[in-house]
Amino acid sequence: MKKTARAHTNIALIKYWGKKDPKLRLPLMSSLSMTLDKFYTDTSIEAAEENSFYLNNEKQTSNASKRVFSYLEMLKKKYDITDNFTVSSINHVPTAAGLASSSSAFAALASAFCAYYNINVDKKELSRLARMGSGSASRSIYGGFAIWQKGDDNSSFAYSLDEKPKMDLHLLAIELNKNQKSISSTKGMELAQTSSFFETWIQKNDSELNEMIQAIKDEDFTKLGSLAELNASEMHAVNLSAQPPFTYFEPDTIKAIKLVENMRTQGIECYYTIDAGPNVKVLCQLRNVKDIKQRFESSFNNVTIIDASFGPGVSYLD
Ligand code: 2P0
Repeated sequence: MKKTARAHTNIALIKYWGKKDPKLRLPLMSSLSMTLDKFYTDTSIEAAEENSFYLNNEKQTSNASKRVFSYLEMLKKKYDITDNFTVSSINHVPTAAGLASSSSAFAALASAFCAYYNINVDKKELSRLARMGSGSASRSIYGGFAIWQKGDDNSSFAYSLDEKPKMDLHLLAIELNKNQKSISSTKGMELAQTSSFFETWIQKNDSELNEMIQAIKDEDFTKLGSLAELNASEMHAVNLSAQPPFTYFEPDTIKAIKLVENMRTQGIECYYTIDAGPNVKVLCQLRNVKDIKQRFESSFNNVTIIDASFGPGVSYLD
């Protein structure tokens, strides 16, 4: 009897960008995210004769399945399990959204595995296990706002700041560019650590995280948005000053940044955040969603925009 878990994607407002231990996926900083309602992954697991991995109902090559099964090997070893598996994942992340899905993917996989073997873990331990699949997955165990704390292997897990926030906050996922990113997050983080600004990026983490927590407690959208924008810009500045330098920005990324800045000067309050790719996410309040969508649609050809808000934590489907 298979077990299926659902986990939603999250977007960091205070970002994880640098590893203390790549193998254990221990971060050099704490991060804070918003779990999204519109994007999620359903993953089912069942013992089988041999390992196979299906993504969106298509059987994946052993090369494409490597990361999934080396992660499962780690879990099997930990819990003294010898089975092989059929793993099947459906990504409800519209390909158009341009959102990375490793956060929802590994949160769903860790959850399905523990459910299948009736492994009794609390959410913090589940988050710790998800972290070892992909750092950002630690935060997708929870809905609303979650914080993933830095620390050592035992203490680095995420916890909930507010599972069901009442704050008026929308995230518009703007897809400008459909191309696959050329530099993986893992590689990008490695390179970023060669920047002479990296030390400053790490030093600012505590104060930016605390300010963001306060902004959320105060439901202060202006503070939240401007701080998220600053934090994202700092992350991308570190990339530009790495040796060798690199950037995820494409010309349309800069155009979108300018559009956000422009709207702001015209009284449409919105802020951007950008992850390890060229697409932009715009933070805004409900009253401005329509206007902002229209502005993007008239400035870009073939742009896809998805209006997301707070999503829930992990759930089980069977
Ligand atoms: C984040 N990102 O906090 C940051 C901001 C991208 C930019 O976490 O290497 O796929 O698997 O631990 O979680 C994307 O990196 O990295 C990410 P790994 P992950 O959301």
